[in-house]
Amino acid sequence: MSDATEANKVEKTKTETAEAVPQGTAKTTESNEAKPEGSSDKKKKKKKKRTNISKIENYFPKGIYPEGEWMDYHQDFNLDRTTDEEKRYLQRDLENQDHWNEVRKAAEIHRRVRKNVEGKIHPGMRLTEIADLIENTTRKYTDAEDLTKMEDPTSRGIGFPTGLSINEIAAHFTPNKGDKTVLRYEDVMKVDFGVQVNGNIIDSAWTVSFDPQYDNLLTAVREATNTGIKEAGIDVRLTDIGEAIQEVMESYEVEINGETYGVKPCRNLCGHNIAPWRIHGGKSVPIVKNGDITKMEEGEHFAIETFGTTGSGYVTSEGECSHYAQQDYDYELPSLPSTKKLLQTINKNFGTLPFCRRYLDRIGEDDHEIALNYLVKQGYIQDYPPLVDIPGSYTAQYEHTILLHPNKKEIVSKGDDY
Ligand SMILES: [Co+2]
Repeated sequence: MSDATEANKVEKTKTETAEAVPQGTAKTTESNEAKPEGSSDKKKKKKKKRTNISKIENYFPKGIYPEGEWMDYHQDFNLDRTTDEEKRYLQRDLENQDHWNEVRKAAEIHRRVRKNVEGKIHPGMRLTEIADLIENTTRKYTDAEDLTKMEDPTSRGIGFPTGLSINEIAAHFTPNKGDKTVLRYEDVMKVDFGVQVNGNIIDSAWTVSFDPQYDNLLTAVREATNTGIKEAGIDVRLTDIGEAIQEVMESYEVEINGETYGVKPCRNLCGHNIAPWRIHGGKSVPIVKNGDITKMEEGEHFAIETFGTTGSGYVTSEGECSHYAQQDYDYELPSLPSTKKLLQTINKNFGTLPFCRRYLDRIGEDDHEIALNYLVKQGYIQDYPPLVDIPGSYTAQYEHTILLHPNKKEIVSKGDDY
């Protein structure tokens, strides 16, 4: 999920048809996945084994989750390191082991969900099908299939709405009820989804395309994101990361339908730090040189994400809104009963986590439109409309969550896919 700076707000148009797409119908299998540790070998008999996905704990009975990819900080950061300092680093890191383990748990779920869906996304699928596939798989691994039956629905589960943003839409599109958008062969789709365990959110995204003419666009953005990850570190200035990202992104060209484009960063989209239950922790990681001398700090979690485009390099808010979140609870509840009830439901089920309208439908709040719009107008809830470059342009995104340990960084959401 991205952090947008200064994107214009445009009036939303809400057109909704009555047709609902049933939730929870996507069948997911894990034929090539590891079976839960300790499960019986008897199941091997069948050629086509269809192992049902269950909660992640069943695959890791010891409760220790795999580490991400480790990466050293810049050499100069470590040059004057002494043995004593190293000991202190390790001590500090050890004290946070339980915390890191929970983040890794969410990351392992993210990897498994995307492994499960990557091969299944194909032209002709409706976006609602893709969203259901990703979200239902996440719900199974996190053991959060029915929020209405959970004591604390914010304790684990989906981290934020599944972004399925196509072509010039760079971010913050997910289908609302009745959406009939179908993914086409010629589309470029950003898949941005989140998993959270005890408020530790993993935010990671990749881009799906079928036509090889977009390959350079995707490569440019993947390399730009990798550069951002390489440059990240304790005491590193955010503008310097943006500058490095920009340089790599702009070194690529892509030819689409006979026309050559220089790849540009979407300059008003940013990565961000992540705080407990808050996808945007307050710091923005630019993808251009922007002069922000704020520094990254030890112990912080960052979503490093970059967006490349063949368009103008500037996104604006456009189209029907699906993403919402509240910033805090520090307010008096509204007096209007329907509005008050919706806000209480949002508090209980999402807290400060972003949610989308489908998630309200799913917990029985399917007649929420008027009350939700009121809450937005009154400032209780923030809306996050789709962020869009110029018509006819193509945008791509790659994103990882990284952890700034005292002595090295961990690309915790790294997988063998990206
Ligand atoms: Co993000």
